[in-house]
Amino acid sequence: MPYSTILFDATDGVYRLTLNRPHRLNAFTAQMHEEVRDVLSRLEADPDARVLLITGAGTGFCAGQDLSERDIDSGPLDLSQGPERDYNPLVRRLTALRLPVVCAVNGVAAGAGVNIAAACDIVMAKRSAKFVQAFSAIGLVPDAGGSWSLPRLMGQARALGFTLLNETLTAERAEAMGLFWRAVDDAVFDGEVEAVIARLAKAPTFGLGSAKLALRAGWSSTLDEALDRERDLQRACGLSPDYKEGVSAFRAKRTPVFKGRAE
Ligand code: T3D
Repeated sequence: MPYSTILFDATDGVYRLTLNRPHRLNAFTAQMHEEVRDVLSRLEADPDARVLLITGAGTGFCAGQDLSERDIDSGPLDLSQGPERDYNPLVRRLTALRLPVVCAVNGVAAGAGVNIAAACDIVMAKRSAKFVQAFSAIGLVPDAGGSWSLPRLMGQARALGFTLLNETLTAERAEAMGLFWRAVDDAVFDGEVEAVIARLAKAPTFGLGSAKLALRAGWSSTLDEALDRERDLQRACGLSPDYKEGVSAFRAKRTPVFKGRAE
């Protein structure tokens, strides 16, 4: 399918998805959701995929839902449709991908833009980026998984303040609150993101995907369930060629060459 709202490239297992509506700070439209779904379908069908990068074009990362797309003048709107058709499947798919998803927050993130970033695995933000929940300013609740992920990442008190007071957080403050992995100086941001991507592209992807699954599922499991899951995933990872390669390389004091596959 031709893309008009995103940029996309897949080379050597590295999938790069750039939200590309910079004049609207890359706010999501129905068309953008459709194009992102198409990329995710390609990725899910590719056994050689190693890492997904999501970022934004221009000065913003993503301003959430494009508010100009909602027809507020023709009667009351049923806003359950956006989550049901677009945001919920997107978050479910990102978190279920058996490979690392890197989010490079290159500028302001607002509304669902914050919560989509929070659904990614390794989130790096430019030091100049800003984070704002935005939902409360228009009388909405955090969606795209924010009501679930924000309290877990930042703690309940901070999630409530962030959401209800709608304060804009600097990248530094959001990082200190645990919202994401690392704030990086603007001048070296692209290089640092590329270094992480290059590292993940050579990693034992099946093991990383399994670790991600264990950590994410652990959030809503009992200790017993988590222990059982770890045992089962460890069995699968131990049977993968990358485990053998990792141990062989360690013993031989050489750099491992991982295939990234389960078998
Ligand atoms: O509907 C459903 O399905 C429910 C689900 C909703 C999910 C959500 O994400 S709801 C939350 C939606 N997002 C917002 O409410 C954020 C709105 N934007 C802002 O508050 C501000 O733009 C920012 C804080 C993000 C950035 O501020 P600033 O001053 O850096 O930029 P700006 O000048 O406000 O924006 C630049 C342009 O982008 C501007 O266009 P213009 O005036 O130059 O032609 C602005 O209108 C446009 N823009 C920014 N955000 C959106 C947007 N256009 C449409 N939708 C947006 N969300």
